[in-house]
Amino acid sequence: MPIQQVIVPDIGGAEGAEVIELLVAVGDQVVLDQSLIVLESDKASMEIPATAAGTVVELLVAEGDQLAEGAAVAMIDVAEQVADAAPTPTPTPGESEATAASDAPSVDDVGAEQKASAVKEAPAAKETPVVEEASAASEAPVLPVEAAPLSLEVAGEIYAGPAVRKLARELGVQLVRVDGTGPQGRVLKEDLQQFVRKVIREPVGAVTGGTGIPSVPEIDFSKFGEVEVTPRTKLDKLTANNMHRSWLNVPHVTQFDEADITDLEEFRAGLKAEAEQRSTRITPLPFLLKACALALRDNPKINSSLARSGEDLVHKKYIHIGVAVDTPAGLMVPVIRDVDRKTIWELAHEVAELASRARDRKLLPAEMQGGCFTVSSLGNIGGNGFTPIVNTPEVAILGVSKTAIKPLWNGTEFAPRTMLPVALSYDHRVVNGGNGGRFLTRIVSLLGDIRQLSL
Ligand code: CAO
Repeated sequence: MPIQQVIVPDIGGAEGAEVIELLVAVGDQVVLDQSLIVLESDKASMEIPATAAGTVVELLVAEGDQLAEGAAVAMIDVAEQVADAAPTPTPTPGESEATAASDAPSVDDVGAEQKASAVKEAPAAKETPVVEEASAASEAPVLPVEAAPLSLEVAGEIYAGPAVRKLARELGVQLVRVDGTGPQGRVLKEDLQQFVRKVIREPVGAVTGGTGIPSVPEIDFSKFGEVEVTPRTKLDKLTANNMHRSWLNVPHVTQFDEADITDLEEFRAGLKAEAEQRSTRITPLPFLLKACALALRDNPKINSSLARSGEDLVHKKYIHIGVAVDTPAGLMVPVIRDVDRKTIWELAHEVAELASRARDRKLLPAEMQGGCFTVSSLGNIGGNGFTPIVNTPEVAILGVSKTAIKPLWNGTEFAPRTMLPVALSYDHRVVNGGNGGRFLTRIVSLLGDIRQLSL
């Protein structure tokens, strides 16, 4: 039987295309239409298929060669073909994925696995309509990577041709992050280019921030119903950025508890008349702030920040506490200074005053700086617990939820008690479970016996 020469067919007018990958070696058995090499021109990547089944007896090109139409690629000894190389039934996409997932290369595996994959999948491609179309278009078929399932390497659930995989490796892109728009979700070269363009353009703090986290796909919600798009406020975007930074940088742990504030509430109710005289309101919040200040004083680790180097802890000798305020423009956190040195009345007045100015957007930047710890109270809004995000570089935050009257066993009977749910989130790089547990227990104890607040 004759030796058959494989040549570069019509490659769509490309003057010279570079050989970027050899997919077979001398001695390899190949089947009809199996890809032998990958060419890349300015316009596209394409694979040059075997024009007959047999054994590769000579490879006439090397990586880096520039080839034009008619150039000789390889010699195939048609007589040498063996039964093993005979076509196998076309797998369905599902079957093909399953096989690949079990014994196939990892997403970025290349080389030998690619060849194996190509050999395994080549027969299937021959029977697919896409290949038939390509073959019909030219006597000596050219299978552009973008149109030929036979060139697919299936690794896990990633479909991509070798040329695209190679390019992805060169660019350092994990293909798993790229949305494929080709048949069966195959990743095309254009998809890769689009992905890289998007990453370069992406502003800091966008939905994904170049953190190696798989990107969130852009969805056209209007496909599913009417939508309205409104611009976000600067404050919202700033908050989103801060939350994202904290969420990604801080290993969070949240501990929950309930404070019995029955006595505190009774005491507070008795202060209402005086509050009116003082032209202020008295809510549980100033008591909470005072309890936090005393607990911070007793647990200095919670009143610290991690130095940027990670080598040191910065212990603060002052106790400034931020209070999260819900405003129409977004979340603001004014800071109350020296909480440990202020009376409950002073704190009540200051919270009301700062919250009012926050809602009117009249806070000065300096009034939102210097906090050691934050209290976020959703008590008036509702809910029985939530996990607040640490306002880094602070190392802890207290989330306060809505009180509920619950039966509590007092040793002889169940008695109705007003219980306040509290949740402490902390930065586990700095605060251990013991530190966090002691701190929260101290707060609960102080709120349960307000006589201690004046000590
Ligand atoms: N359980 C039940 N009732 C509560 C409560 C609680 N835990 N905390 C407060 N209340 C009551 C108050 O006592 C007050 O009622 P009375 O006037 O009858 O006493 C009422 O709820 C309204 O309180 P308030 O919200 O106006 O005042 P506050 O001092 O409790 O809180 C402020 C002030 C500024 C913290 C609050 O208005 C606010 O903005 N909270 C939202 C914070 C937030 O958004 N956190 C989330 C941040 S992360 O996204």
